[in-house]
Amino acid sequence: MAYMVFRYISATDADCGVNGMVNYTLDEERTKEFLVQPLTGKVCVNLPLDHETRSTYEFPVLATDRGGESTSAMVKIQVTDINDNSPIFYPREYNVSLRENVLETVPIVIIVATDADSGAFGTVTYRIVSGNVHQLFRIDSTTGELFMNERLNKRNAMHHLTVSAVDGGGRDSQGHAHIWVSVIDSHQRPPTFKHSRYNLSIREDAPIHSDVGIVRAITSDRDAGNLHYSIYSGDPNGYFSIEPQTGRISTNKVLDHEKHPFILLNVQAQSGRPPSYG
Ligand SMILES: [Ca+2]
Ligand SMILES: [Ca+2]
Ligand SMILES: [Ca+2]
Repeated sequence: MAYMVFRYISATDADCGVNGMVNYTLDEERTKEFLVQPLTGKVCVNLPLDHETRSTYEFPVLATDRGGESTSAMVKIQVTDINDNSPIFYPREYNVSLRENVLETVPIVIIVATDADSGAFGTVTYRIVSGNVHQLFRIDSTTGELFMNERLNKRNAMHHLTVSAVDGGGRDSQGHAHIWVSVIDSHQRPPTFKHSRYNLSIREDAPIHSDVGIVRAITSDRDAGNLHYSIYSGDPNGYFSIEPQTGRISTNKVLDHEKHPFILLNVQAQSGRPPSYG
């Protein structure tokens, strides 16, 4: 890669002649990201920098003359942030079931996109880009909260909205978030989990496809055979999978206790047609 000059270190030596030639060095073991040119004192970039990984460096540069006399100066380098990250939705898919003819005043779901940059480059604005026929929904552009504008009718039982996220530098999310809204009648009962929280544990050296545990939801008799489980969020690395029919959770990958001592999975159950979610 190209060398970029960040700072020019200059040490003047009162001695003229041979003793006056100065040699600049820095501790390359400690500061791999930078080099100093021995004769000029120019500090150059040696490795690609990343503001999100490290934003400041501080290291001494030593100036030594031929006579062996030396002096040092501290160099402080600030890595300025550029807009090199796009907003990322997680989760990417959201499922909501709403009762027909009931107007919810609280957000029906909160859409989340994050952006690793700082300041405006990391600030996300949300917008519904498709599926909002008759303007039944609206989104708070800064919080991602999705609201209903009107009561829903079961004649139009499924809605599919897509939402985009754009950062303050104009960078768009790589993909859109998908929100599936189903309209259920007063007879349909969304499934409920037997427990709202399941504490499961597994050894970090467990082989792939090891059983971790099982979650269970109950639903009205009519839909009992129709339950479907999925991992909704909390596992962006895909360590776990769930058997849709049984709710049995197993490992997809070898785990590492040092990296992830706890993983909080959000599991969703779905039943009926149109689907209701619990
Ligand atoms: Ca970066
Ligand atoms: Ca950045
Ligand atoms: Ca950004």
